[in-house]
Amino acid sequence: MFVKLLSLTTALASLAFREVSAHGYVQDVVIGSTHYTGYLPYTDPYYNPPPERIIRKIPGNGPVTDLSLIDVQCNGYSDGGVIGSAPAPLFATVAAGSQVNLNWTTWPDSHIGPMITYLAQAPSDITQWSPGNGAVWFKIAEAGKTTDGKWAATDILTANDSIYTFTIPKNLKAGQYIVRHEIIALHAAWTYPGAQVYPSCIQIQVTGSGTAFPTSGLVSFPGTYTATTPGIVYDAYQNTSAYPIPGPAVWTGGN
Ligand SMILES: *[C@@H]1O[C@H](CO)[C@@H](O)[C@H](O)[C@H]1NC(C)=O
Ligand SMILES: *[C@@H]1O[C@H](CO)[C@@H](O)[C@H](O)[C@H]1NC(C)=O
Ligand SMILES: *[C@@H]1O[C@H](CO)[C@@H](O)[C@H](O)[C@H]1NC(C)=O
Ligand SMILES: [Cu+2]
Repeated sequence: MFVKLLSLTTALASLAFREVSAHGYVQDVVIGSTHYTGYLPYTDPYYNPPPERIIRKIPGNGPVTDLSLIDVQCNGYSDGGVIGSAPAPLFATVAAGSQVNLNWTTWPDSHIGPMITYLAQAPSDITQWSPGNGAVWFKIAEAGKTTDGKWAATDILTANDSIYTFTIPKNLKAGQYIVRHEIIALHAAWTYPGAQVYPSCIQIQVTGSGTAFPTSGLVSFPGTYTATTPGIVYDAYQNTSAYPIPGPAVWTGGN
């Protein structure tokens, strides 16, 4: 009896904890004057038919901490029969060289860390393609901690009304791409597992006459981040030295 009561209390406490510690996801993508609502994990699944989105399905607003799972690619599911990174039915069209604005849900102050953006070109119809473990990703933007101690998330993101902006490289060759954008929250990252990855996969079609594409150095998710990757274990509240942003160097060949 006592044991049962205790486990009920624990369950209630963990439920309450989940509510107060709501984390986040990209809720809206703005390109020029066009808004694309993101995949909304707390309402979309309850519509029949579900709304069609350009962002791949996520299970909720929580993070991925086991960086060996396919979940780290797009915050997809690796259990329940759905393999991570299931394609979404739509994509946005965007000209090379233009800006893409990502509207995050209100980000918790405590969840400080970098914001990083990758691309992967779909070899065929993006609404059918999942990258699996393939080395297909290259980094196009990153922001960590400034020399005066401001973090991309939460300081800069919050100061900018929760809008993060990146630019499609202006000479990037046309085609369909998954944008893999993430915040890595470091508030518990003094050990591994600890860093919390919040990835979002956005489907786009890039237009233009560019011909640039990286000729080497493509990486995989999972695979790129491990317990020993610089910046995955980092004591964000104690360590006053520079923060090494995880992953490969930013590809600048398309700019
Ligand atoms: C971001 O999305 C929220 C929810 O739809 C909206 O209230 C807010 O105005 C948007 N922010 C901007 C700058 O568009
Ligand atoms: C802040 O948001 C605006 C669009 O609302 C954008 O043009 C600008 O680049 C953003 N700044 C950062 C640091 O993301
Ligand atoms: C601070 O972080 C850097 C980069 O990860 C690391 O090399 C250094 O050892 C850390 N310093 C301390 C005191 O933990
Ligand atoms: Cu959180």
